[in-house]
Amino acid sequence: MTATHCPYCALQCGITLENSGAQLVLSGRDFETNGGALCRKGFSATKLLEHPQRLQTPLLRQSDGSFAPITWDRALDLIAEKALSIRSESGADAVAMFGSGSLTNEKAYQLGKFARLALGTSRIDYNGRFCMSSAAAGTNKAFGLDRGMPFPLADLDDAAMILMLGSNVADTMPPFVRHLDTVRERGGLIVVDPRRSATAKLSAEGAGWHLQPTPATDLQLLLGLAHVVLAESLADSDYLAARTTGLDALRASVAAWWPERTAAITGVPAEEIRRTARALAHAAREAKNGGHPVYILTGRGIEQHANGTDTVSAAINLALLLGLPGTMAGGYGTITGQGNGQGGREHGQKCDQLPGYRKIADPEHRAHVAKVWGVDPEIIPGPGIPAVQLLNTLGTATGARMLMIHGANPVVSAPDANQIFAALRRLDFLVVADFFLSETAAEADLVLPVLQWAEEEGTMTNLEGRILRRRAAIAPPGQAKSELWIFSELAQRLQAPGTFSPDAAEVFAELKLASAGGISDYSGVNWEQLDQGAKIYWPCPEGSTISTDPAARNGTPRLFLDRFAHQDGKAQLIAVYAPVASPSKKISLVTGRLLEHYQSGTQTRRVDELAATSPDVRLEIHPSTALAHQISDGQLVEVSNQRGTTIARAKLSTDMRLDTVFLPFHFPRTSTANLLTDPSVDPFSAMPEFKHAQVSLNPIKGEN
Ligand SMILES: Nc1nc2c(c(=O)[nH]1)N[C@H]1C(S)=C(S)[C@@H](COP(=O)(O)OP(=O)(O)OC[C@H]3O[C@@H](n4cnc5c(=O)[nH]c(N)nc54)[C@H](O)[C@@H]3O)O[C@H]1N2
Ligand SMILES: Nc1nc2c(c(=O)[nH]1)N[C@H]1C(S)=C(S)[C@@H](COP(=O)(O)OP(=O)(O)OC[C@H]3O[C@@H](n4cnc5c(=O)[nH]c(N)nc54)[C@H](O)[C@@H]3O)O[C@H]1N2
Ligand code: SF4
Ligand SMILES: [Mo]
Repeated sequence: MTATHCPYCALQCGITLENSGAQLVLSGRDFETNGGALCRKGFSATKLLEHPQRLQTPLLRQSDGSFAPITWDRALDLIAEKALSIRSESGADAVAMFGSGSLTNEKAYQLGKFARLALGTSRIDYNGRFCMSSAAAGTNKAFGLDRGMPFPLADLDDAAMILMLGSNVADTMPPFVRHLDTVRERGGLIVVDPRRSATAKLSAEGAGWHLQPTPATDLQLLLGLAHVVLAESLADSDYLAARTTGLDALRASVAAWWPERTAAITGVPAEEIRRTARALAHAAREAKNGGHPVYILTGRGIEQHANGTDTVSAAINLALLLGLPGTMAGGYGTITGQGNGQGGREHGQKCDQLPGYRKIADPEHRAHVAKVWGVDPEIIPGPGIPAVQLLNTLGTATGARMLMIHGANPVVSAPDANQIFAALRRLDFLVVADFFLSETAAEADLVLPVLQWAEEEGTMTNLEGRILRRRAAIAPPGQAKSELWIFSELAQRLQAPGTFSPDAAEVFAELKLASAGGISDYSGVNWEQLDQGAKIYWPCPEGSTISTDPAARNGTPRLFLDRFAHQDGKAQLIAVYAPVASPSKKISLVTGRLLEHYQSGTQTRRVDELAATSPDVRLEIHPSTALAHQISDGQLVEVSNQRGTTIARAKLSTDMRLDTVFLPFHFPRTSTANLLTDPSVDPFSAMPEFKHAQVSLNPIKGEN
């Protein structure tokens, strides 16, 4: 019996694996985030392990375009040879690395170290850029620290009110919904989504309510809510004076956003805006008088925009005006997405980052990490460039010529996918490590077969900043190898300075040292206590007392209770601005997820029961909008704009607004939603505009 966690999302539901030799049986485990429940993806996760399409040997592209199996020695020699020759011709930045929020902490840490020391490149970034970067930029600005939920998930169980913006947990993390039972009973769940999503239904069909704004107008809506709180003197002025800075600028920034103007832009009626602001302020006051706590939570719906960071700032401002963050009366949190989306953004996969959430441009930070790595700080490269820029410049005069991808499928999941496809084709050499031949792996020169969740040891950090153990229950198939082993072998061939252990426990021991004294400090965590079920949340400095009692929360379960992480200990209100103009009248496309599929779909499209329920891409469209475009239910539709065309079957739904259609991004080739998305990025986080594009709709005649 192995106690481990689901391979997919950041809820990291507890799973038990029983390996009878003949069969591997998976069941839900009574773990705090899921209480024994799993969603359909989690339940069917063993299908990934036994899948017939599992990669079993390294594959090398032949001159006729086909792949042929080769030995590991040959594969590793070839990577080293290519990296060295390209580096000597074009400099170290000509070789780039792309990581992932799916990787364990140990792999993420080693990938960052490998890029800086073995490849000597600054060109490293990762798919978390497409996921948590705006949330991270916003929380860093406000609090000086980025941990998605600065409190345990179980704190939500007692909430009086939760304002949930752009998150659809009922589909994306179904067991999360149990933490909303009480707030729903109390009539306090307020969901903000242009779609009547499964989560919006939880509020609209209970005693809570659903605000259904025009897509990409959340910033205006939040400014409008803050306006009401200030104009009606509902803010917590004692808290603001004691714990925040920046109130005057904030006051000026929301002055123009009276409810009627906000309503004209967002489409949310003025009385709904007033009602929401008053209800939140009332609940927050009650919470501080011994009542139940109040939370503001955000998801990708408000973050994946070219103004995502400002929108996160506006959400945090509202929470601060209500006096919530850093108190037991509630707080602000962002719901991390990928399995290790939290840990993945702490250990140095970001282009400007070193382990422990340190800054690569800070001389003291460089010196600390260089010491742990046993190298001169001078040899650690400086900051690189973020994901969209890294990918789009590949094969150009300023871009890398060789790329290694570990744990991402950007041909499907990056914005303006046609450009990404072209960029990968411009490379001299593309290496993709995966367990399946993803659409991106299919473009590679060399494919490396790697280990999956139930075949490897390591740690993951879930959406609450809690550190968990991933445990091996079975042996890997064929020649599939651990990525730690791959980095260790390649480091030798590249004569890298420093050590690259293939053993996860050893890498974790080093990660602890590298993180010590940093923001995300893991130095007091040890595997034995994690194995015994200790609840440990970072920061957990060396010497922390750890109890394995299930009632004990170790490390820092609740952040900011004494002070925020900025030098003055205060939270910063950030004045943000939005255009006071109505959005254009074209059809808006929003994108997101389905319950059955995970991300680019590489994994879940291969699981029969998931693929059978949701076999192909569907365009969700309001029946009246469909009528206006002469589109009938089930008909194939060309969804187009200047960047490309996606072909999808219409699915009529009154859950949609009249001016908005929805596409999930889980499907490949002509079904790829990202053929339409805009590669413009947020100025602070470099997050692309995934969630909103303008499109036109054309039914394909004769097709039904
Ligand atoms: N089934 C499934 N679960 C997953 C994943 C998956 O791929 N499939 N992926 C995991 C990952 S990596 C992540 S990041 C999380 C994401 O989890 P969520 O953030 O819950 O997922 P999304 O569906 O991307 O977006 C949430 C909602 O945002 C809404 N939205 C779109 N545009 C706007 C807007 O302008 N304003 C507002 N207010 N809302 C808008 C969409 O209608 C959608 O209902 O899910 C995780 N869980
Ligand atoms: N239009 C639109 N686009 C989006 C989004 C959206 O809402 N709308 N959401 C964005 C978000 S939030 C995210 S997180 C990204 C995700 O998009 P991707 O980065 O493409 O993520 P995955 O589909 O999870 O791809 C991971 C790949 O890595 C493999 N893999 C998993 N674990 C490992 C491992 O440990 N090692 C290796 N080597 N491989 C592994 C899987 O088999 C899969 O092929 O998509 C983004 N793209
Ligand atoms: S909610 Fe997330 S972690 Fe839980 S079973 Fe589903 S995919 Fe796995
Ligand atoms: Mo994500």
